[in-house]
Amino acid sequence: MQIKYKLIKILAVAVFLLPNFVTAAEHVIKAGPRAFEPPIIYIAEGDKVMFSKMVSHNSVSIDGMIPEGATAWAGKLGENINLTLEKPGIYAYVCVPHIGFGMLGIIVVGDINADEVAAYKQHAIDTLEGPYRRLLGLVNKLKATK
Ligand SMILES: [Cu+2]
Repeated sequence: MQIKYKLIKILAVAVFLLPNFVTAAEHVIKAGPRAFEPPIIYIAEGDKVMFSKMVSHNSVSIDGMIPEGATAWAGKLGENINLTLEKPGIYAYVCVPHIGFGMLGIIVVGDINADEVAAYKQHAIDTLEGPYRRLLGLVNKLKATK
């Protein structure tokens, strides 16, 4: 009986601590000939994003279209970069040589509500210029997650 009780106690503690041991999820964004696949992903804070098949492509965050205080990134041409995004919010990026084809993407980190989606959309309409306005096509597809 004593051992059984001890075992239950250990199990209870293990279940309580489990979330701390679960490693962050990994998400792969593949570069197709003229588009990122998938172009929009929804992930949790701290998850890892890996760009693959980036031959002749790059991934560069778009100024003003990532959360305030978040770290910008600029992958080199052909570089399969890995990102760990801790700060919640909406991140937009582009493949610079293929912006003319609309090769852009969005990563949503954490939960976003309808107001945040609307504010991001309005910010995109107000600030994006030239070929960067192609991002609006993706922004229009954004969905609130809470
Ligand atoms: Cu490209």
